[in-house]
Amino acid sequence: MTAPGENLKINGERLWDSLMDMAKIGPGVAGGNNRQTLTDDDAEGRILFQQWCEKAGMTMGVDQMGTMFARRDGTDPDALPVYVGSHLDTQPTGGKYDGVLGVLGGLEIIRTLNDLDIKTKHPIVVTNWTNEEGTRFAPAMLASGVFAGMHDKEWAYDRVDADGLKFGEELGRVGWKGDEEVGARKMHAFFELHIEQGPILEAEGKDIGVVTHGQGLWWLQVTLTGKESHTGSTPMNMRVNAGLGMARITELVHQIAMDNQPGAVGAIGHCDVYPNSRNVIPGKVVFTIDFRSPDQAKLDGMKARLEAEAPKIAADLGLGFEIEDVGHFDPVTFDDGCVAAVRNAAERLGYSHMNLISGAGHDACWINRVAPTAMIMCPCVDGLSHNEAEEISLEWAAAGTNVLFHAVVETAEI
Ligand code: HGY
Ligand code: MN
Ligand code: MN
Ligand code: MN
Repeated sequence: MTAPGENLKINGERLWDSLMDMAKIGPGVAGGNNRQTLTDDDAEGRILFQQWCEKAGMTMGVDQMGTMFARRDGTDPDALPVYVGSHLDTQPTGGKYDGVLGVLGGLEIIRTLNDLDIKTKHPIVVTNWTNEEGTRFAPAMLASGVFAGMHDKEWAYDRVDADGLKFGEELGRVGWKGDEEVGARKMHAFFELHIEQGPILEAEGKDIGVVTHGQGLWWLQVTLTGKESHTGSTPMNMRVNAGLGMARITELVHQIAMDNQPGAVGAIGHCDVYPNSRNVIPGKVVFTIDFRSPDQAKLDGMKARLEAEAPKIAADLGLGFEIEDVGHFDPVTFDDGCVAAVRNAAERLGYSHMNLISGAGHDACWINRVAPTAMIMCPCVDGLSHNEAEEISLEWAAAGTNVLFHAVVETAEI
């Protein structure tokens, strides 16, 4: 395989303009984005992406989970395509770059190959995975999980949002329920460019993260049932306070993560309090625990300890206790060959780089189960993400996309 010359570079300004144009769709209230999956804003962003892909001479396929596959043919019609991509859906208070950089960075590769009139042997497919965030419909990485055979499509269709709307129905409503069988596509390799969403690269002064592994994850949903009663007239010894139970289990989650340092994290992000009235003791709370670790034994041990100790907290307070698994994937080791292509690209281009374990989950974590996969990361300011103040520089975006470009072109062969 001939490696592309180090002067083969993408157009950073054009990439940045596209990032800013996409960011205009589903704006947040503080400079970021709220373009949640299968909303009208998500549909608008999909249409813009489709228009750009068609203008770049690509053909669009859509599968039954709404995932978009924009294909640029190669010289060998029998060669399996090299896939790149990420996700265009955002958190409700998301940034402009989480996921979007990986999709539009993929598009920029195609635009650059067109500019240079370069044909690769393997086709290249730029992908927008549906519902990576898992914030409207749990779990995260839903479509890539179905593609990798980890979730049943009908089960995914039955996921409901906070308003009781079903994923499958919303997919139809926004007009993105494709007819392609999910997972039928075979990949030569998959590369995902993503912002780090953590502080390491910026702190270490590195341009590129060569992602060798990804943390595993458990999402557990807990329901505590107490008794609604007056916050003023109910004596303290007569209260059955679900809110107090959640507070104590929140502390337990934090302590379990702290007891598994280094390399473990834990928090509660989502919680619903009922009736959520200022002068009513919560009669019921529903909340989601997020445990992660790159170490399989630690990850499973944290879950086991929570499942052993949380019911005791509930019992001490006279609360009903229910727990259910909402999302899970084991720690990930990415493909050596693809990781080497990323590292070679960073070295050839002269970018500072370091090995990295991804703290966040990504579609690549699932796709790694069905195709050789690797990720490239670029820094983000203060490591901040899942926050509207998420920020990167054009230089970081261009460096990450150049590494993606070289890794893909080397793998797709020119
Ligand atoms: O939760 C995650 O790690 C990803 O942002 N969906
Ligand atoms: Mn993401
Ligand atoms: Mn995210
Ligand atoms: Mn497991």
